[in-house]
Amino acid sequence: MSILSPENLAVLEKQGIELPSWAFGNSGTRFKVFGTPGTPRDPWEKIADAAQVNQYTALAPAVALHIPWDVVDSYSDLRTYAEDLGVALGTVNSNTFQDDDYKFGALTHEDAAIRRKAIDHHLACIDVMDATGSRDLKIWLAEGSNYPGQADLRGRQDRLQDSLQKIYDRLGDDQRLVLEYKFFEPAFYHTDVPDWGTSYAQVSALGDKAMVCLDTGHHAPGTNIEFIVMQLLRLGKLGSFDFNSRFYADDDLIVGAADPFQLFRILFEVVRGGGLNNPDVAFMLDQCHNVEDKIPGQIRSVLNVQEMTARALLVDREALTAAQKSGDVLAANAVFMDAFYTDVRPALAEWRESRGLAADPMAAYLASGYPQKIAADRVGGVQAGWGA
Ligand code: LRH
Ligand code: MN
Ligand code: MN
Repeated sequence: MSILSPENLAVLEKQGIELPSWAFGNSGTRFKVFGTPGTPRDPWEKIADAAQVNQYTALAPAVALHIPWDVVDSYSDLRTYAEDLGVALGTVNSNTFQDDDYKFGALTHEDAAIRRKAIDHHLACIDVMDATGSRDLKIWLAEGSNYPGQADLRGRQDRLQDSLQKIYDRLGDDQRLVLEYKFFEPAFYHTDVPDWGTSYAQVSALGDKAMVCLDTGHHAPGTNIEFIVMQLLRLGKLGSFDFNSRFYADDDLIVGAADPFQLFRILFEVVRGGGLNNPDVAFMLDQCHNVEDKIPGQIRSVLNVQEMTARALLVDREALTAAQKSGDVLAANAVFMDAFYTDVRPALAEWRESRGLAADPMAAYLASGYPQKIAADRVGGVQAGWGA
């Protein structure tokens, strides 16, 4: 008998993780961007590669776009193309961090004309969402200052609220805005949306269609991220995750690679808080594959999320509650750790086969001939956008 119950398998079957289009482009650090053979040359090829991840894992039914990295002539054609490959177009990410006008801010800028330009960019992103059928507009702002005294911190919050309100007002009934926070970088002294509390305060003032986006790599070292997950779920304001992992800063490494136990703890709070397979909580990856191949990197990532979700589902919640209530510290911890230490990989492989998927999606992809085909067909793949 499988260690995964039919109920747990039914939950796992519904799991979907959105892939970022930029994970398929070449990326790197400010020191060097290394190319990978077969890197996509345009958004169409990024989507084709994302569809491969879904084909072998059945875990990645949507691809997030980034504007202007993924600009095409017809978004409805792109949508049809994606749907024919079995994936949907997901979250649309705005970009106000690669334009000279935004040197001192975009949605927070002192100059109303620059704020207007940044707002208009977001309205154009919502036009894209209308054509792609996307629900979520994800806003991450590279705004802040480097030196004490450089900026009026409070004035910038007020202008941010005003700008966000203008964007929010343009959302359709079924569309949402998710505001991503990050504690530093590119600004080093202050950041305008540095933490979940600021994001929460800003989106709460907008209304029900505005939620917080939690990027797992955007916290100070040592932050208890699962506590934030719990709190946002409790408040009904966790709109989406950007999953990745980090050793030092915003490393954007493969989710679950740096600290699998942290991923387990986060997913336990997701399960406990009703966030799993909850349409209000979008699961997304936000990663870059600087030295590893991109499609296998994404396959590894979605499998890591699936494996840790399966382990989180194994926590004996009744036994845990009993131990918690009786103040049995070690018993409670043991229940938790028993689930974490359970190797679910054989059970997941068996279950995959029972659904007509390859037991080992990575091996199946590598044996498919696709990597050789794209390496031969595509010459001069594009950068993810960061180095562009
Ligand atoms: C910058 C960032 C952020 C966004 C992504 C597009 O930190 O990684 O997390 O989601 O760029
Ligand atoms: Mn992110
Ligand atoms: Mn980031």
